[in-house]
Amino acid sequence: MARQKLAEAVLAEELSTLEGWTLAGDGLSISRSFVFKNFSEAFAFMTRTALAAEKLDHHPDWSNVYKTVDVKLNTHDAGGLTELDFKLARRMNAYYGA
Ligand code: H2B
Repeated sequence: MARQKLAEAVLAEELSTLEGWTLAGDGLSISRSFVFKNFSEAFAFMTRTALAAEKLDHHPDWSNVYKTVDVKLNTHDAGGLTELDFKLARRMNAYYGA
């Protein structure tokens, strides 16, 4: 269920309450750039996220350059966006503090 592709109406509803994330042009993923004060804070955020991702068994596509973490979320198994992507995105926003 959680790994089932979201219907368009549900997707729109999820996006409307999700701060900071952008839907890709093809509608298959969401992305956000997180900028921190320094590398240490960026890496602490990645560590917290990694633990949450393991628990959810849902993992981000991401990269880190110094104090910036670029994240793309989608559900590979479903070929698009599912509840799990929004769950992880909201968790990341909470860790970021916005
Ligand atoms: N993460 C993401 N982002 N998408 C998936 O489809 C996915 C995952 N599948 N993490 C999980 C792992 C799957 O491969 C394991 C076997 O449950």
